[in-house]
Amino acid sequence: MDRYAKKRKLQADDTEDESTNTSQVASKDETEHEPSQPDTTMSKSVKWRQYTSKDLDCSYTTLYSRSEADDLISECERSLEYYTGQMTRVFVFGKWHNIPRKQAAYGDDGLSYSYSGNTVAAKPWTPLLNNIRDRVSNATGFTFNFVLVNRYKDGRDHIGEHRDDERELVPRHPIASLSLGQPRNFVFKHAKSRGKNATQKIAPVTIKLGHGSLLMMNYPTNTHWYHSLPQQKSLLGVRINMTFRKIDPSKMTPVK
Ligand SMILES: O=C(O)CCC(=O)C(=O)O
Repeated sequence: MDRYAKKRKLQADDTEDESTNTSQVASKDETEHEPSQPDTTMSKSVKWRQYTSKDLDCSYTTLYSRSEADDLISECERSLEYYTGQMTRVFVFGKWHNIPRKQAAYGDDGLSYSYSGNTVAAKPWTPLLNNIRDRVSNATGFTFNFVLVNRYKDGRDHIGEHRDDERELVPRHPIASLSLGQPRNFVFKHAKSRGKNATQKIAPVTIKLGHGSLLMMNYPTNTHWYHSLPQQKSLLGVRINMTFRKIDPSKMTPVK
């Protein structure tokens, strides 16, 4: 039984049996720390590879065939519109920096997302992004109302270590990361094993994200692990990544 089906079964078992015994009470308490349950049914035909470590739970699959992924990246290059001006800068450690990649955000009406000193308003879903979002939802059983798009022109473009732990994200909902184009290494580092003040030795986890791949970052990965896409200067191809997220509109920071 796959992990999502197992969770649904646990939930069904919980609601079908009205009797209370100690083991059921314990399992209900545990569910407070469990990931979100899928919102819809998920495709049984998708084969997932699991990546686990202390507090890390990720699932990886190739969602699109090579030719489908080729068509998608061409269509993205034709149609996606990236931020310009102030939105291409972030405020980190007291200074503004140019973002070493291009970014765009699309989503449901009125949604916005804040990170590193910026609040970005979502543009309306395009037919292309809607199709991709539906495919991701069918494969995973989860629904998403927002996508952050990152475009890396080559292996010099990158994203530094961070956690997707912003307050407006629905707690425990997975983040679905779809990659197109140049395969790149995606590196996880546990918060307790980073830098000079590390208190534990936990090995980093590196996943090579291929063309047409989908990586699910399941709870509690983003609570404990930082992720980054480091530079790989010898790589010349364009890469586009989409992180599908679920935002709680009541927790959003107003756009200035
Ligand atoms: O490009 C990637 O794979 C990572 C993007 C990312 O870390 C993010 O959107 O938070």
